[in-house]
Amino acid sequence: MLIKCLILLSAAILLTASKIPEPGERLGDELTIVKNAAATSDTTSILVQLRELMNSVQVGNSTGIVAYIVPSTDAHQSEYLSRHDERRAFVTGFDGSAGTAVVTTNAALLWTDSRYHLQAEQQLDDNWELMKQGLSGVPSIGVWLAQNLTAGSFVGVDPRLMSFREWQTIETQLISAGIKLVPVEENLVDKVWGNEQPAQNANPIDTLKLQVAGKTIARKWEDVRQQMKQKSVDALVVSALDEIAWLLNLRGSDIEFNPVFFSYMIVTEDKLQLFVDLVKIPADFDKHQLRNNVTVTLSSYEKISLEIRKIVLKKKSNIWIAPTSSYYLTALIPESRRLQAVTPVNLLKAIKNPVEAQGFVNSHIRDGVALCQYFAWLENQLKLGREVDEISGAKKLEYFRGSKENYVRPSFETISASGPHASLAHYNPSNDTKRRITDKEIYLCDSGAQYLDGTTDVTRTLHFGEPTDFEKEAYTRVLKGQLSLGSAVFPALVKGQVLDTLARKALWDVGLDYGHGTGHGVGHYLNVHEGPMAVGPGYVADDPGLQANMFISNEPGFYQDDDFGIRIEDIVQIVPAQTAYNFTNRGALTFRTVTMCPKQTKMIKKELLSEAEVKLLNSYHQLVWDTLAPVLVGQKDLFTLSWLKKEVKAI
Ligand SMILES: *[C@@H]1O[C@H](CO)[C@@H](O)[C@H](O)[C@H]1NC(C)=O
Ligand SMILES: *[C@@H]1O[C@H](CO)[C@@H](O)[C@H](O)[C@H]1NC(C)=O
Ligand SMILES: *[C@@H]1O[C@H](CO)[C@@H](O)[C@H](O)[C@H]1NC(C)=O
Ligand SMILES: *[C@@H]1O[C@H](CO)[C@@H](O)[C@H](O)[C@H]1NC(C)=O
Ligand SMILES: *[C@@H]1O[C@H](CO)[C@@H](O)[C@H](O)[C@H]1NC(C)=O
Ligand SMILES: [Mn+2]
Repeated sequence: MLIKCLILLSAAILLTASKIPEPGERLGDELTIVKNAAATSDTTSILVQLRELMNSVQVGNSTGIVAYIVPSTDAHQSEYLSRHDERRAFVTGFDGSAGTAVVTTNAALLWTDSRYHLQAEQQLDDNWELMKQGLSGVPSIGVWLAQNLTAGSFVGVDPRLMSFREWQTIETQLISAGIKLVPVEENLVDKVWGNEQPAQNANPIDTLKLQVAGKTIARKWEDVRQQMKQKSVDALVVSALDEIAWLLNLRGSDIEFNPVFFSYMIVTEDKLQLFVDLVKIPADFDKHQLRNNVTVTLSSYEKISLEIRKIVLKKKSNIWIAPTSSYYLTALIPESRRLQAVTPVNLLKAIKNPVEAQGFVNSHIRDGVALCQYFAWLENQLKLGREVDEISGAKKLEYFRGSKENYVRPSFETISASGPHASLAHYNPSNDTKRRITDKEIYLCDSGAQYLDGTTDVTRTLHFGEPTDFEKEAYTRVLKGQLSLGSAVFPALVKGQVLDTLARKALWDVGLDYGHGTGHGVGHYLNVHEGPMAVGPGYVADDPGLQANMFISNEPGFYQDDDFGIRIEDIVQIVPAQTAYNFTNRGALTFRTVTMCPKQTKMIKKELLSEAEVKLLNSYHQLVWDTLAPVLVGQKDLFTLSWLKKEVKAI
């Protein structure tokens, strides 16, 4: 499975108006419909069966839906999926991480963004039309359905697999054409998939120590209750898996790379109710509850809808649910009783407590040591003429990380990309595509790890030989943008969108740009992409404004098709800034970089940097040296130490 890795995006983005451009996304030519005879799968029989089932769906008094939407998400609107939930990949044969399929009585279409156009062209068989989302002239799903279906017909979707917000967008587009979007409760793809569908994961849950979590469940619950009181709601429904894991100081492994477990929660004044497959509950759960001064009421996973119905009947006041929760859960609550807003759990989780913040800093030091060990090793291998490819390189990096304290697993699939592969913002090497890493072309490495005390996500771009003048110019302009954003001072609570241009200006000056966002939140030993804030050119509906102790990425880039790509990514902590004035008491904020790894100075055209930028870079490198050198000395790794000394040399 290909994993996206740059920017916070849910599958929702595909369908909503408030869309963040994704990595590699471009505005471009006309709609292209691609057919492919040499596809990797044959979906004919799947489509025949699916259409039969569509014909037999009961909608009120009539029978049959004329179109069925297959989103690529799960019942929790997760970005990364378990194999059980990869329904769109099963139906289409296209296994990229983003895309939505629509099957009508006589057509089958796949919408995906420019990161995946090439891959989709290769994987889709003749039954499918590729809708190159993002290109001008390509209609959105709702618009296409409204144009191509007849009035009075029904479009179906599994209501668990579509957020309320996406549902509303499509529903509105269809209503104008006299078409109705209807929930089809039984998943038609699952019926076709049958026994071949992988079982849902039910891996054991782990408890998180308080020395790592920094706050008891009881105290987190108290914070949530306060916000519930302010908004006069009786109950809060939580369906996002990372929110549940954070609130309960628990972690799981039901989804690769994301330490979460399938579950729902309902929070009220006097009850914390967790809906989960009870076999996952760890043996030390009673102790965990004692340490956290709390009792969690356990119910089975499926009971969530029954319990929401009960609360609706029993209580009079409002129920809080995020607009990103499923249409299915949302529709259980009468419209007049809903508070639809980002949950208080999501907001509290984004602002790291002092223990979480320290964990971020500590884990980034260990991660930085591993990165330096990898790049030093790699440079030496190439010097010795040894063969290293994109996959064996990524494995070596994982080996170095694996030797570090608190290491758990990678936080996403490593983007280890040499030469033209680096121009594909989300390239993951495979046995078929892997390229040798050489001193003749640029090497881009975007990787990260889960540690018990933090999550990392870092990109460095290096050239082990002689970069071209244009490669150096592009690198320098990307670096200028990163330094500009990283040193920005801004009033508290400005939305991330406001800062995005700072990271692009040096590229824009000469007519260059990049097609993805600039920053996403990062979870604390949780998902590598988390909201609700983001830095990007698009409007982010749920952005609460930037606040101290949020941790986000700072990752501008530049991509030259079929040639090379550049991205430099750090994780930054939002901290108070020292300013002469204080934005009339709104408060001044800035960033502190926690990623510890040199940026290759060989790639820099110094004449393009201002004096202030040279100073910023040199002092960052001094900090990296001061932080990592003692660790390397302690580990007697003098080989990496001498590499580091060379890389941090002031320019
Ligand atoms: C369904 O059919 C019944 C009986 O024929 C009729 O009373 C009812 O209004 C119909 N409902 C809808 C939604 O068409
Ligand atoms: C959908 O409608 C558009 C615009 O009318 C048309 O060009 C296209 O051929 C239609 N596609 C299908 C599959 O009917
Ligand atoms: C545990 O919770 C109770 C009631 O909420 C509170 O009074 C008590 O101080 C808490 N104890 C600890 C150790 O946090
Ligand atoms: C790729 O090749 C390696 C070494 O030959 C092998 O161990 C691995 O299983 C292969 N991976 C896949 C996905 O085929
Ligand atoms: C600036 O404003 C913030 C927010 O009101 C406040 O917390 C902080 O103490 C102020 N700082 C100074 C130096 O006045
Ligand atoms: Mn990132």
